[in-house]
Amino acid sequence: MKVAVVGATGLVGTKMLQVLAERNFPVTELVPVASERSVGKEVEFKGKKYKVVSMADGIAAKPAVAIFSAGGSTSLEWAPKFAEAGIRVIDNSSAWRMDPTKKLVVPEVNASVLTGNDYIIANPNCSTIQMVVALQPLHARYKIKRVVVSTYQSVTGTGKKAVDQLFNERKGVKGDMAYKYQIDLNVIPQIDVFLDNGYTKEEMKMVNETKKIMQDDSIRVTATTVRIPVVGGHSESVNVEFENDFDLNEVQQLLSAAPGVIVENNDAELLYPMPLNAHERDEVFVGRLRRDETQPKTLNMWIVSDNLRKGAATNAVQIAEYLLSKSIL
Ligand code: 2RA
Repeated sequence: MKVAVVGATGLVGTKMLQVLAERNFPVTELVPVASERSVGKEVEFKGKKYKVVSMADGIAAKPAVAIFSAGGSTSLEWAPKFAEAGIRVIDNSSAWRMDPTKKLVVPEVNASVLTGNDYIIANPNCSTIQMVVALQPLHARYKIKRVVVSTYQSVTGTGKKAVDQLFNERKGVKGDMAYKYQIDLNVIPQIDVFLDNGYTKEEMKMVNETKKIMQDDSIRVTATTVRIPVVGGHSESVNVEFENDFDLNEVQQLLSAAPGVIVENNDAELLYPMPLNAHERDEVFVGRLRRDETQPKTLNMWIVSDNLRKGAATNAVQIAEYLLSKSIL
């Protein structure tokens, strides 16, 4: 199958190529696509070198599927052109996520909403993906009323410039700043731009995308999203209030049996999820399971996942795998 990766030279695009290769997605020919300034550069896929082509040439190559990670405005302009040419688009930007005509998919949660009519499919925000993978099995059993989440997000979520900023600061070297403030030895309580309600766009993504993916508008979510000087993955402290009471052992069993989840929850052995251990893994790690002792039917948990993998590339490739399994691709 001919597969295009749009934004192939970026941090997420590079991870897409790695994940496609690792999961043995049946790529017969790769079409790496990027902005004009990257055209002609080479990317490597399964030991073979491929030349990066322009958007127009990417469409002309007629791939079956194009996995986009090229930013919102590129996606708004080009995804419909790929779709009109009969190419299935899986888009990693925020451009289409809340469009009611587009599906927003985390395969472990709602792959079944996909049909042959879907030509532009949205990949959710990284911090939302890992949270809903862990929440879904608990929602199915106890019904979630309200979620209070605080995130601890890796600089890789911003891109290469932010990773460079962190390591330059660590070495004492002056360079371009991805953030307004120093990130090394610091914590920045702002991810993406501020909105009129005082929340950031990242925080509202967690609120709105969670309801859409879990197909339940009654779930109330409030979020504080924070950047920390880490490169391995995003972490989340999540407080969940349920309609029905739960048993902690059963919570652990449900999570252990849930697809894509690994439970690391053993106080005696000091076992809990950490971004260093989640790095380069595809699963969502859950631990620190305990009752909120201040109110009934409420659970505290800690969720960690590699934001470039399950939070972006792996989720997109899993969507493509699902389409393939249903003969939509
Ligand atoms: C971040 N959620 O971590 C973004 C990336 N999509 O900044």
